[in-house]
Amino acid sequence: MANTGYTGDSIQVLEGLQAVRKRPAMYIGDTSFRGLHHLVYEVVDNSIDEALAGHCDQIKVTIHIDNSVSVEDNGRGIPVDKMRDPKYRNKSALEIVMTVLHSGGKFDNSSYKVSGGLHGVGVSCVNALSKWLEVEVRRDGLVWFMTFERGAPKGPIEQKGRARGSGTKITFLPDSDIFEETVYNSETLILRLRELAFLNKGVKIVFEDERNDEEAIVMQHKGGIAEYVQWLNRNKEALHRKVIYMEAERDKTEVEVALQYTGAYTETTFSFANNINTHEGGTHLSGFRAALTKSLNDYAKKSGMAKKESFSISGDDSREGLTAIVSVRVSQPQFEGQTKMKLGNSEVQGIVNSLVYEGLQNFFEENPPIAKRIIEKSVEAARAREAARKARDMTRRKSALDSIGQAAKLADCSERDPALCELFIVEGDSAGGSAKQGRDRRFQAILPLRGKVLNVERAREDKMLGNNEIRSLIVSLGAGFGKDDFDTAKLRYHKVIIMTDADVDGAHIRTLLLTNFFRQMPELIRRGHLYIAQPPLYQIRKGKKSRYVNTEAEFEDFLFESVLESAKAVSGSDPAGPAVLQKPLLRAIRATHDRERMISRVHRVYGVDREALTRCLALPREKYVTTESLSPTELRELFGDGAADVINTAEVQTELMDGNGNGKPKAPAIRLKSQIDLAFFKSHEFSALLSHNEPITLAGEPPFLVVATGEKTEKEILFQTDSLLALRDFIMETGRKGLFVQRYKGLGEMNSEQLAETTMDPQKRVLLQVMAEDEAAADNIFTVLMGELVEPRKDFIEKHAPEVQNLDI
Ligand code: 0RA
Repeated sequence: MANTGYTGDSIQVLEGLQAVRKRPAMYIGDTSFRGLHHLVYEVVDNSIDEALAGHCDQIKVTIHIDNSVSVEDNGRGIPVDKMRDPKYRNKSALEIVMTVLHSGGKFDNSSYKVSGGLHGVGVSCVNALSKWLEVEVRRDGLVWFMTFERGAPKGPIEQKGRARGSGTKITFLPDSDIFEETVYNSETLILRLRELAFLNKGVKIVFEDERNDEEAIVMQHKGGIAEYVQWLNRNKEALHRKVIYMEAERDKTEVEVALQYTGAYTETTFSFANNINTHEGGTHLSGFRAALTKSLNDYAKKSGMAKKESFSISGDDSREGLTAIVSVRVSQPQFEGQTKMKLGNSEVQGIVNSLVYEGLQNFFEENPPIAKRIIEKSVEAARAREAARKARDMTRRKSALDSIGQAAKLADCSERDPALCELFIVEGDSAGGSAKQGRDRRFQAILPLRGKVLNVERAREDKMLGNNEIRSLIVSLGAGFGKDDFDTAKLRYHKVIIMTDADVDGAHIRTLLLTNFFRQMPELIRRGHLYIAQPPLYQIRKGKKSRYVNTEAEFEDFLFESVLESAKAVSGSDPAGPAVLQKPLLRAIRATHDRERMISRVHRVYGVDREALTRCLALPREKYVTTESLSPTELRELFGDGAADVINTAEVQTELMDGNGNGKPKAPAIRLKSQIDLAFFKSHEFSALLSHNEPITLAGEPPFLVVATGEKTEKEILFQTDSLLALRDFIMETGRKGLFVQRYKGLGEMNSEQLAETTMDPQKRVLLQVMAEDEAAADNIFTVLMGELVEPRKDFIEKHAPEVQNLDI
């Protein structure tokens, strides 16, 4: 479109965005999965700011079929008027917001901008990192559009049509030149959106994923973080029915706290500053904790529950079974710590402390029975902790003296730099034996576990430390134990790898270990030190060829290779022609697969069949951009006489109305076989298909031949087709002949060499890194699967049983 002269004008501004494109990681953290999702959060944060300022109560996030994303809100709309500052050369405010770094907040003085934390780099960054981005603004009864490509305006801002209400809709496609990963994960987005819906009570957040047929999800919580706590505790036994909730503001710091005690032994507290999850805590969290401990002790004394002078509840005791959310809003947040997820503002500590103390004292005065129950629980915790201290001292002494006793179990490595060391936790002595033989002694240590690991979800600390398996685990890792005492600086291995059998027992032991790590050493997981080994599930053999495989794709590769050993695929009709290489062939076949899926989706959603689609894709770009303004005659020219199927009803009707002048349509001159809604041309699906419209040529042009290469059968044509998909089917079918598949269940079924080769050798193995991206969900899963209550577990099993595919008991 009218690109001329426009981009030239914007060169200065675009230098800023070029910097973002050059070093994207500096602005959004990384360019993989996280960074990709970060783009959405960034745009949503702007809408949330608009909601916090009181101008917006609805936000809709949509993933489109091509992995572009729309974020739409009903706020005031980004201003579109011309800037007066000569620096901005008479450009619209919208253009400045989208193209100048950190300009978003400058137009407005609302006090709680999210900016300054991990987020808050501005929508201009998202623009810079998008292949294209479109903004639609509704304001003062008008609709405005502006489109960008890799940050640069594609044309001037345009006013098109009238609108009711106001708001902003930003749609963008992350640039695949920048991002290694370009496929959005809906669960990841929902997780953050749900968190935002809890943290910003009343705001309605709607999420829709157009890549599947599921309905939109509506997230709205009038009860805010009190509802959040209730939701977190949904599978736990609450000690008191009502969530304790308080909200107050002091010195421009807003504090919101919700808490509820349960019968569990663990603490689940999440803290937030300006909607950002402060995983490392900070001043707000320490203020809260101090106030909680003091409140309990003071109330115990005042009420006469504390009989002895020496009575005192420690911080840890006061938090056993606690579920809490602490959320603050600060106008100038300072984020510190290794991952910038720790709130540093010192003034916040005192504010939270005194507000929470006051709130809790009031609550206890009004609800003495609840106060009593909580204090009793804390006292019980204190008793158990004293017993644990004794057990822990013994473990310490033992670890200092008894290195020989440990060595009997732990086969340590010779390397001393923890960054290079790996610890394999292996189930059973026999697998432990193979692992010891197969390992690389320089940097791989093996810890075989004998019996079942203790379920820490149902045991207090004293019992845990009395458990042999857990003790040797703690001693081997060398970094201590307990949520707050674990010190990653002392960790002896930076890769801790759980290696269990691929059967039910193995899964159980893995779960017990994961429970233990998540509850007692969450830092190990947060810092990415925990892994799960992936022993192969199958060995496939054909003739002399054999391979270990885990995925469909690996299986497919094997079949292709095995077929292409005695045959070749040729593009063209000459059997003596050069072979198409396997890799490009596979790539082409997979691309064809993907495109087929997209085409059938377009058929389903827009009713556009393959033939019509091909015509649409073949249109010159100017034509479909302006389709709306084409006359019926022009449309007919484009799509042929019989192809009225492309004509939108609106256009057809214009023609018909013109026909007899009295406003009543006469009999249709063109029979509409089917219609393509003009919206299709503007859809992201169409755009996606266009951007993948290049013929898939890597594997050569059809026809394809499969030609034998054996001595006797040389050049015999085995198969001939014009379609890549048919070629795929033929190769798969042929490959399956004479195939032998063996399923592995136990590590013990492999000898030490096989184990090393498939599962331990860093060059060949596949490790899964354990991440608890959603700590709330992880907390719930461990509660349900490993906790006291039976009913939630039963429900879980009944709900998920149908998903189980391979069950070996
Ligand atoms: C600058 C100024 C104003 C609003 C916005 C930006 C704004 C930005 C975004 C981004 C997504 N949704 C948004 N909604 C609003 C204030 C405009 C005024 O004073 O009317």
